[in-house]
Amino acid sequence: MNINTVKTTPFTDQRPGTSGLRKKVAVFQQPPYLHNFVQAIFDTQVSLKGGTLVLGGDGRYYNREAIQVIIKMAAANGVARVLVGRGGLLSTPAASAMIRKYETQGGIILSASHNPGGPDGDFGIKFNTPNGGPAAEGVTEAIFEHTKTLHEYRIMELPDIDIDHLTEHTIGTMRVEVIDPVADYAELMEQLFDFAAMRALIQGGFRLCFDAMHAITGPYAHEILERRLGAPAGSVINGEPKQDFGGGHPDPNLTYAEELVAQMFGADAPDLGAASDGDGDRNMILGANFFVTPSDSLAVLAANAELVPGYRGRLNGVARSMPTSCAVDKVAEKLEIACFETPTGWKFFGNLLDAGRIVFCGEESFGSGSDHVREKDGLWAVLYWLNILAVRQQSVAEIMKAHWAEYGRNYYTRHDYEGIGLEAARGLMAHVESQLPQLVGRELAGSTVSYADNFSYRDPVDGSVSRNQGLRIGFADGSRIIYRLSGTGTEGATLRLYIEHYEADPGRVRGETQQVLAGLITLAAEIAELRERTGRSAPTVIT
Ligand code: G16
Repeated sequence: MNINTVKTTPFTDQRPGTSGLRKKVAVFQQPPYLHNFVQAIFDTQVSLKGGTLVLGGDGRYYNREAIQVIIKMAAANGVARVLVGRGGLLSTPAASAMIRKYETQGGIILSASHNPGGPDGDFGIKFNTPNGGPAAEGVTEAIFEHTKTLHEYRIMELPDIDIDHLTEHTIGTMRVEVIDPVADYAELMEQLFDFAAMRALIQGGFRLCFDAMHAITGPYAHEILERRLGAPAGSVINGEPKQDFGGGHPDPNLTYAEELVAQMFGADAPDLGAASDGDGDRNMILGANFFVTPSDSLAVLAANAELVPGYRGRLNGVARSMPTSCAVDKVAEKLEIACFETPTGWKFFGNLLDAGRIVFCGEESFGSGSDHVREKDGLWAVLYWLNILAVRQQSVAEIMKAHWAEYGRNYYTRHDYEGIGLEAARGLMAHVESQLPQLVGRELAGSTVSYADNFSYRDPVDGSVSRNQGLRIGFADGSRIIYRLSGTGTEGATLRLYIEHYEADPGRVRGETQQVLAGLITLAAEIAELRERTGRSAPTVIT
């Protein structure tokens, strides 16, 4: 078998964003776009030479082709062993679990997460380090720097290999093992949760509906929820992974998980509803006629750790991303455990988890997870809720209301303005930032501004500093307004506006979240000259 060294020209736009390099499929399809990025991974991550690589993706359009390219390039770059999920499939948390279990030198995950797929959709690639987590900024920057000067890539000349059967191949000196993508993950879940209690709950007539959104979690949910826990067939909907996610938008929120939302807010709704995204790391939790915000979900997970076998007696700290509501902070305060505030991006939790400083972490963007892997984990969160429900024998709404009564309620919403012009978005952010110094001490929307800044984070473990992580306006009564530009979009810019208000006694408050937050929402738009600068009078998505 020949190793070809192919001359190439560098691209200037291969800087990974919040979570890996995400672009339109058509961009990746143009050789050598993918090849260059993969070569930059092999050139900079030298331990892969002679090492083991985990490889898989969420099954979106172009996944299979990319897997074949990466296998051939791994062989040409001296990788000793590749563990690839059957069919090229691995959910992001399952890939993380596998990197850790087999103590590999890292993994390549192919996904653009919750972004739509298909020939006109998005594709993505990211490298996860041996701890199982997304590479930290130092690593992604090194990869990016290398892409700017790369002038050749190496690839082995060979026909595509069979990745659809559990088998082994030898390619030159490299071994490729095609593995069951579900088995190791399901086993890990059985170690963490009380499967007997959950089975009993379901046998007693508790009904659940899990929407896999035609994405990666279908096979995992069928195996765990239906086969191992005994939920009736049909409890998992849209369970067959499709290359274009059935034409849908695999983002588990109230807008895109339409079918699930219709069931959960309809007559005779199931007791628990949940959905996960393209690559299986996000989750949305619903009760009958009830939506749990991701920020509240994180707080509930932390507050109920004693009920779950894998976490009993070991909760020493939690972390949330800066724009996530402060609900979990209240729990940490009461439990007298550490609580960290990090920038947006799961990679920022990695050091805290590795150092044993936290057990749980989560984000407003429908992500929660723990130290069992180094990614957020959609199905894990669903099982966690199921475990709590099995022990407490209350409904989702009752658990949430009891939580608010004990800790107070953080009213919270995120407004997304998708696909606005880059210049307009940057101008808006600069305009807000220029006003921050003058805002402190002013009385606005019924409270005093106590701080206003551009969030920057100093990692308490390695001391690295990440600046420009979002503009925050914090009020004396605990309210917050935050402006951020998304780092995961592939077209124009997405402005995210995060609004929060804390009520110690939620019983006093009348109205739905959007009404409660109306004053702050208007203020946020005024400060940013939002309508004038974006031409938009309403957000694209509200969560
Ligand atoms: C990724 C990151 C998350 C982040 C989310 C949204 O999630 O892993 O940490 O919260 O993007 O980021 P942004 O606000 O920059 O768009 P995923 O599920 O897309 O991998």
